[in-house]
Amino acid sequence: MATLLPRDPAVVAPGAVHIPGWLNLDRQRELVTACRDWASGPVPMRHTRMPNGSQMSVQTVCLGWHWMPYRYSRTADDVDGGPVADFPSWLAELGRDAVGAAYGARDESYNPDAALINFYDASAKMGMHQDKEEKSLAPVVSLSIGDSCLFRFGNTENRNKPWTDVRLESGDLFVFGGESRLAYHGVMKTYPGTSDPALGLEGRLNITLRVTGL
Ligand code: MD3
Ligand code: FE
Repeated sequence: MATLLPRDPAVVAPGAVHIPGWLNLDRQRELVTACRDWASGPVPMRHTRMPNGSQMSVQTVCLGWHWMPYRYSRTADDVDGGPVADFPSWLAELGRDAVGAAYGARDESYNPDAALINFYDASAKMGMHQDKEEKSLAPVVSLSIGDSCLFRFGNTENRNKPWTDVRLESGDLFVFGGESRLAYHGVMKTYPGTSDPALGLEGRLNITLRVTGL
């Protein structure tokens, strides 16, 4: 008999769907390899510098479009001015699979054109924020690999309560569309040492796929 354990697929809020273990171990390993390649350039993975001079604890590299506070560019204007790596068609295909899995209907018109690859070491976290640099309200696809984390999914009004805390583990898919697209969210902490040794990854990777509308 199926039991309603927290690791079953869950609609956390309207349009916000969490599918634990969506990526098998082989798929996760392929993505780790791809992330290592993307992190090496042309634009190197780095800590994003915020307008107040502080640096994010997370390290990021982008595909398709480069995100910086608070706009997208085809060149990494806040790093070395270099051109952003192409967004591969296989990754857009994976995004369509993800949206189909979350909403139960494949949308062939879903065509993400930007990816942010975030790396969390043992102490990295991400404060509550909205993703609103995209001109499109199409869903954001999030893939988690490596160490587990405590993800906080908030409301669309402000960064305070109410929120829902969800543990994200390696292989988990989360899709944020509809009413959830502009919700505040953040990563409170990771759980160092929880990554499967077979992945060969110390730390946590998160890949988000977005439609910039640019
Ligand atoms: C909800 N990344 O890159 S992924 C980000 O795990 C970001 O690295 C986190 O927030 C991470 O902007 C969280 C989950 C996520 C991503 C985008 C969203 C949740 C979202 C956009 C809208 C609503
Ligand atoms: Fe975000």
